Amino acid sequence: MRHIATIEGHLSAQGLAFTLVAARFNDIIVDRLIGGALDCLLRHGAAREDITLVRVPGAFELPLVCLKVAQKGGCDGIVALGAVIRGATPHFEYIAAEATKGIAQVSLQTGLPIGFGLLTTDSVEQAVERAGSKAGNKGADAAATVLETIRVLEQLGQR
Ligand code: INI
Repeated sequence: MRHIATIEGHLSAQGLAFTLVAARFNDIIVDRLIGGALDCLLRHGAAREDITLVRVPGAFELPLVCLKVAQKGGCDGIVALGAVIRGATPHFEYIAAEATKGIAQVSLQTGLPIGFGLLTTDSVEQAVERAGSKAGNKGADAAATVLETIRVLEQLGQR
């Protein structure tokens, strides 16, 4: 698109502080998402000492803890990580919906970029695929999106 002034974020994590908020539930999967997010941030120039990991019981607890992390200040972006797997329980719908809505709400209310790294899948196999195998690593994707969003806000003079 020529002749159009374009604002876009570059993917440098240098000088930025991040908090990963990650559920313990389904930790075999979530640990892979944490690994992917960390790898992405470090490879893009974040310093290890500028990354904090906060563990919460399950996906349902992600929004509240993201809110408190945002209100506390001191970080430029959050990556929310978890895995809600349908299995045989109707619980799935409620937890997935509340966590998703809640995380979006926190980001809008506080103005802090939050990478959405919450898997919602029908099976463990699908979750494994998205946690570092066939379908990439959604933790890494969420980290890259938070990075890009921070830099876009910066370009807009809104950070
Ligand atoms: N939490 C998850 O992160 N993933 C799930 O798949 C899940 N299921 O299926 O129940 C889950 N439940 C726990 C929930 O997030 C809360 O921690 C719990 O209800 C206490 O508030």
